Amino acid sequence: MRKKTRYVLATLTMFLMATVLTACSSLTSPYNPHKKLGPQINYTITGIDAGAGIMASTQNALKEYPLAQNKWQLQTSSTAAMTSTLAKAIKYKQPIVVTGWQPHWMFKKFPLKFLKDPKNVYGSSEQIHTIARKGLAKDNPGAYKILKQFHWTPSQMSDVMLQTNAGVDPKVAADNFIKKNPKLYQEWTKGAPRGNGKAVKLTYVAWDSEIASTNVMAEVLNKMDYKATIQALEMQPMWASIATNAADASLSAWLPNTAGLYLKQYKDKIDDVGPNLNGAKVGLAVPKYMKNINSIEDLINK
Ligand code: PBE
Repeated sequence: MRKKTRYVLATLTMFLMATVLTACSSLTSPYNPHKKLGPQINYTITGIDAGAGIMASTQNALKEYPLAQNKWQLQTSSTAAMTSTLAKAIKYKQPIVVTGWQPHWMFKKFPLKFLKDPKNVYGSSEQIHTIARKGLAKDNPGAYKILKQFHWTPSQMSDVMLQTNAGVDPKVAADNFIKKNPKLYQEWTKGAPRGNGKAVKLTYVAWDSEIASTNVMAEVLNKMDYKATIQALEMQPMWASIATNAADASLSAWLPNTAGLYLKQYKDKIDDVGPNLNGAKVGLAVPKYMKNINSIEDLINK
């Protein structure tokens, strides 16, 4: 190679490296409260799977606030990818905005806060409902009674979620929980006849919260001598499985807001058994060290 060409190439490489390094470092710098937030994170909200209700609600928030008009966008990924991005951001005190919900272990593991939602796009408080196929109450009144009596608190659900998050098999975590909470088991099964091997087919969406509740319900039913099976589906097929009688029940209906569109669509074809958990919440969340950012409106203003 000629000397001059070599010199040009070397300069070019150095220039390129410098550009790449600056680009990277601006994305990996700690949160700077004195600069506008948007450019620090490329105006991006880190989301989860496209089918989730929280993604539909966040699309509404993009319109309502109006974030989209101000360059903001929602990135689709998965719960696992979102929580690992969040873990990295928090490790280096970097800015990040995520789709967040409770109950979930992310709020126990990370210092997170929900952003205020003055336009009430995400609804104030959610419940997780149990839904059943029409006719289950008549065909299998025992299992139906247990499903109807199943109710627990966010902190009880978190107990199971934290175990599975630490690597315990969900079925084992469910068993541990039932062993530790004999009173709850008694309440849930009170007055219900034994199943004599009668089948109960549960479908669910594989969110950590529903992995927990569905496994607990299956173990409760099995201990009462029913034969429970569980099947994970995407949100749309999960609702359809109950509406078409392909499955008996699901504990995965976040209402009134998150899965509101599905309830509207299937209202006449399912039996809304009632809430199995009160005090759930859905919204946008940021690490607590982002002290300036407290409302969704701050994403534009600060
Ligand atoms: N979630 C968890 C679900 C419901 C359960 C909030 C991610 C959703 O957005 O549809």
